[in-house]
Amino acid sequence: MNTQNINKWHMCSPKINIETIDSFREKGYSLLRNFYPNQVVHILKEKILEIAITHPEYCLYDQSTLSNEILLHRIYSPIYINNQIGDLLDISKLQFIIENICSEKVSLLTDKVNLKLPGGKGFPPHQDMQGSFKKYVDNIVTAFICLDDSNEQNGCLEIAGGLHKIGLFEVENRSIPEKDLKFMKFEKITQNAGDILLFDGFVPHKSGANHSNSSRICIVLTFNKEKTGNFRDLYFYEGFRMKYE
Ligand SMILES: O=C(O)CCC(=O)C(=O)O
Repeated sequence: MNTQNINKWHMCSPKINIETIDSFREKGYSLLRNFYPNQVVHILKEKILEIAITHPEYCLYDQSTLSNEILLHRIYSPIYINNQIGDLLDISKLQFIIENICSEKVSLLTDKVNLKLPGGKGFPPHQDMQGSFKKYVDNIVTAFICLDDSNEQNGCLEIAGGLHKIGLFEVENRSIPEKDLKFMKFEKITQNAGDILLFDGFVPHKSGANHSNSSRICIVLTFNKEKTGNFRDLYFYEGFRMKYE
């Protein structure tokens, strides 16, 4: 796809069907297949990897599960650093879809990149609303955008559908207690590069380590209802400050 075709893609209106809305409401998630064309995914990945070199202060590293090697694990606020990333992601298209699901206006709250390189760690079961989001908003919608194919081997996302309706399983800690986990059934959601998984801030989810030779890089955006306020700048500065405390 050349630049002209990428521009054409940006000009196409996003489509939303009733299944997407029903699945989100009933199961707490919806998978949007082939949302981004390959060329857009390719450029996004290039821009993300550029940030890892030019802005190490926005990067978080973690130890590999396979060796003592230290791996790039997360990049904070890529859209703040390079607004071309926001343009490529076409945030307004995503907003349109999420607004149809929520039946109200939403705004972008946070943006980050989760990089699960070969040997990279997984994420224990949690609900996103267990974190600091609950200080500001009553719920979020997360857009989990895969820039690589994700599968069981490289640690795709796993979701316990339907349980978003129950509320928080644990308020103090950012994980779900064993006693509740026993009753949860997690479904592995494999994604192709360019697919987006939208999920509710109360839906339990987790992912395994990357046991493969290929990376699993995902951009993770969160949106909140516009009427609850705009906390984007506050989150940006708070997140950045916390990293250095
Ligand atoms: O990247 C993943 O596999 C899970 C990410 C996640 O749950 C989080 O960042 O809160």
